[in-house]
Amino acid sequence: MQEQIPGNYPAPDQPIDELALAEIKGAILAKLRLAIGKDAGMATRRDWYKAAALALRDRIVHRWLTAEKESYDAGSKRVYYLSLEFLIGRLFTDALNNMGLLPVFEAALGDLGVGLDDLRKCEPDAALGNGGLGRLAACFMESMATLAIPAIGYGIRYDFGLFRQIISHGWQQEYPDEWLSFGNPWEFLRSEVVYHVHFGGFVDHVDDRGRDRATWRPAETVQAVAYDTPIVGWRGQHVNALRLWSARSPDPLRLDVFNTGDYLGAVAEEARAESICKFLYPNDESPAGRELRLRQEYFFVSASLQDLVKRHLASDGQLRSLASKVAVQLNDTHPSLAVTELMRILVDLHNFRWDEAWKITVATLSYTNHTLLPEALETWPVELFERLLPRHLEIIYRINAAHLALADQRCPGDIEYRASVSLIDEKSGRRVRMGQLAFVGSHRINGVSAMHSDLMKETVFHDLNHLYPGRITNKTNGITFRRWLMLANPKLTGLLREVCGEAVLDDFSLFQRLEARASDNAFQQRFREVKHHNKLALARLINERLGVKIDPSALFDIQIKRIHEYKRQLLNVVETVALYQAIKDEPQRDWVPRVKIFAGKAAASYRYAKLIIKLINDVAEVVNNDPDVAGRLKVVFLADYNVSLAEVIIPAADLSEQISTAGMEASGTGNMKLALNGALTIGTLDGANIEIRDHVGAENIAIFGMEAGDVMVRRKQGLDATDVISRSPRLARAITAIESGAFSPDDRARFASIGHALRYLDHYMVSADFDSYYAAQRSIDARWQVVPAWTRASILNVARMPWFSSDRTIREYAEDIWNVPVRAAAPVSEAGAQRGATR
Ligand code: 26V
Repeated sequence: MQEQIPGNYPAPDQPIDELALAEIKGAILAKLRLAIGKDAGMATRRDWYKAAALALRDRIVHRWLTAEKESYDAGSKRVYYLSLEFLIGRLFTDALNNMGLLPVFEAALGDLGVGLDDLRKCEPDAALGNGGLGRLAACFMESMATLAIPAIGYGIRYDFGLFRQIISHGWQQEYPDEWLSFGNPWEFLRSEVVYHVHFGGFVDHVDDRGRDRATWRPAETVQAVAYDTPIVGWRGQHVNALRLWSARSPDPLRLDVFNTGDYLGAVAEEARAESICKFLYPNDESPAGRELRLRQEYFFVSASLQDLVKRHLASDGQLRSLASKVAVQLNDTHPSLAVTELMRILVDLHNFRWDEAWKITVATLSYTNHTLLPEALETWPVELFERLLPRHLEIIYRINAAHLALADQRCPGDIEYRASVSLIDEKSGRRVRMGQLAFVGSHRINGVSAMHSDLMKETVFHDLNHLYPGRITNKTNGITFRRWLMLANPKLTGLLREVCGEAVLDDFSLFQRLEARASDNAFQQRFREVKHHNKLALARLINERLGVKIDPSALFDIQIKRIHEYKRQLLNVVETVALYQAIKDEPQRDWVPRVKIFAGKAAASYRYAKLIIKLINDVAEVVNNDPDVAGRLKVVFLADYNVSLAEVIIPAADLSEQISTAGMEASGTGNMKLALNGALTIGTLDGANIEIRDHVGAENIAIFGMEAGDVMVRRKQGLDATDVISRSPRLARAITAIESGAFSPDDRARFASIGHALRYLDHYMVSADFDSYYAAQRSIDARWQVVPAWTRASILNVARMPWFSSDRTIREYAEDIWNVPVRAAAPVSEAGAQRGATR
């Protein structure tokens, strides 16, 4: 029986229990004295934050240990989510919210003279990820805990997360993200959980009565030490661990060397070992040929598999049953080495026959693909593999031999087929293909939106799908509503509770009840008031950070995501320039006031993306200081986009820009967060936008541009956009202004390369899609002016988003991939799912 938690997420008017209040106050004060070593009088805000976090952590730990014991006693199957990225952001209010302790902590802290919101801001935003893939892992961890699936997330405890972005004179600059410098109250260092991870050396082979026995004689050893962070599910009934590995040397100080006076030499090994967990690589920094990254991948895969094998052996005493008790999900190709490492553990260390080991491996592992971009599919030089992981390379060769034999059987004599499925790319100087390795070693391979999964079958994995039919499946991404609605948008949550009933917090299908109120004047008014409140908060933040005053009644047009050519921030800027010119031409017209808000980081080495950031800022400088457009158009670039900033921007959005070149965005999850908070989407038929359209209805979203098939055709025809531009005077004029220095008077040639690309190398179809995008934006203007119709569409976007809850996604993984039971809960709207299926 699950314990019922009284007062969990109490109604706003419910009084706070005096006993609980006194208890929490006492607990915080005790932590302040005993764990921080300070009195209330001398405590800084950060001290208070830590004391409160520790008091909360105590309450979580009890649940955690209970959940752990229950799943251990029940012999439950466990999910292991292997990911090099977890973009968890701040945990304090997230955990408070899920524990149902937000009101009582807020009151307790208030009585102690500190504001919860001030404390919340003391917590660094844990940015152990680049973007969508990492944030998805964080949402999944929360949903797995909510659905009471026993799970552990495995990753690396990077000393430095994704870089801190500063905008200086319009240019991006990168600084280290020192998220651990004031300690981390959430984690538990498990000093006793240490594994050895080996690198280099050579392999010995002996013949053991006709069976080849391999022994790896590594040259180097690094230790992996575990740090556990509890992840609390909704209503605090289940807690899982995020286990992050830190690297250290088994021999931290060479005393003999130190005593010779060579102080640097004495710690050289330690520095080399620690470099493994020093920092998170920007995933879209190419080429990925850095040895350290491969070392990171093997380091965390090896430690994680050793850990889960040890746990399984402790409960089952043998490994034959592994696949029935363990499901390992590979988040992209970064943990693909799990295929070879599990084979090595089974065959070399536990004497399994190859064929049996292979069956266990494939039945245990599954792999999620997150991008089709060829440049993003990881490969490693064979030579590097041989040097770093010689035994793993042998295993890859052996897997490949059987795999190619199957390919020859299926398509005898077809050399191209063979080459396309091979784990080794022979064309580009012999490289190991991690995508192919993960595919061959997994029983399920999933894409992250319906379209992406279809494209996987048609493109990168076409031949592998033919060889292993039935393995590819779709699991459309989702987002956790606890963070992206309840926490980020408490006012909208309040309205939902009122209209849909308290049960809406547990059963998102009740969002449906909003539909009946979508055209109700009084309700619309209240819905708009909530949005206005959120927009005021964002306007305040923009004014504080940039000194730019924006009108909260203007249309807030938002594009927040990594800066990448395929995501087409450039299309948005070119349209901004065209709109600016149009307003200047006819200043007397009734223009819809707009604020264009951008945020996002460019990979440090991605010069073109950094130039786009500079262009946004240069355009902002001109537009924001031009009295001719005052009150009609503002452009804002918010620096250092992260989860916490997203939590402020998203609830304030009116319009969500999801404008990637069709066929290139695997899913997108920002699109879901923005729609859930009532923003209308302007977007292409790409990734999950398609499913969003299916759910919200084509009349409640603005779709424009080429479709994926059109893009492929046009690319074959050539990338020259001269024709398109000659037919669009508006586009021609905007490009001319950009390339001739109208926004960069200090360096008129600064954006010449952008002009050139728009004209002659339109790979991302910015010019080709421009007219269609411009027209869609003007149709948005027209809709915005009919307030009741806009509000209705906005309400319907919220009402029809339940299907995009990551709880739904995780249920699908649990049923179709992991074969684990999930806690029974109210099903997500059947009506919504139906709508998606039939349109
Ligand atoms: C990697 C690279 C590497 C080389 C240069 C270009 C490039 C571009 C993008 C990437 C991203 C790789 C993985 C990733 O983060 N994918 C994102 O995963 C999200 C969660 O499934 C999904 O919503 C996004 O659409 C997808 O881009």
